[in-house]
Amino acid sequence: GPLEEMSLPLFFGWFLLSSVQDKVRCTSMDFLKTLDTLEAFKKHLSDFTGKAEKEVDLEQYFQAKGTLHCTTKFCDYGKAPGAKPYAQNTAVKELYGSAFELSLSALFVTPRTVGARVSLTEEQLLLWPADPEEEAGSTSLPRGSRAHITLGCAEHVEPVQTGLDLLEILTLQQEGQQGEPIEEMELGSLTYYGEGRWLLTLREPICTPACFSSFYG
Ligand code: ACK
Repeated sequence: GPLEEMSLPLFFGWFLLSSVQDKVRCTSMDFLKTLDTLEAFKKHLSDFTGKAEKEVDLEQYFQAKGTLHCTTKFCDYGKAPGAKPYAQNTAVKELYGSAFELSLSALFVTPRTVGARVSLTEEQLLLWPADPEEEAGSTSLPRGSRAHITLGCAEHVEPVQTGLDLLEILTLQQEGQQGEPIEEMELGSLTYYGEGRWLLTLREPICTPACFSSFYG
């Protein structure tokens, strides 16, 4: 019945405390603002607009998507494969409601999404489901590679895309594509991977408290 269907959440994940959400959003906005003004970005503007001469305001281009979080398991109220075993996992049950410190190690931008890469600790990996990387077709990346926070999506783009965009960039790196080093920014080093894919590796990771919980919606 409907009650049973509601017994599993839409997804499990780490939810950033509201006080740090603002800080992370500001950092991301500052990055977009700076990226927008770079000659190197303007040179590749057509990745975003489809037309070289058009302008783009990145802060308008991306829309925020709800509360900032790092999804561990997308359950779709139990309809997603592996949802039930995940919810019943010992670590998931024991650590539900606990506080964690997430380390954001990079920011990335594509014509579809803007996000932050989350570098998981061994303990945090206990909460990582069996194979979200493989589900996305990335069979040879380390577990946890998909961990991210969606900071914004372009019009008509769903947030599930953010993790896929991250995996795409990490796959390029793994294949030995170093990307084009663009410049050293205050926050870290900026690299271009073609097709509108930008990666800012943070000099100092952003550490942010987050609660492991679930979202029903
Ligand atoms: O930004 P996200 O990680 O991408 O957070 C949202 C959250 O679940 C609620 O929609 C993520 N999400 C949606 N569909 C999937 C999926 N098929 N696999 C993994 N994560 C998903 C989305």
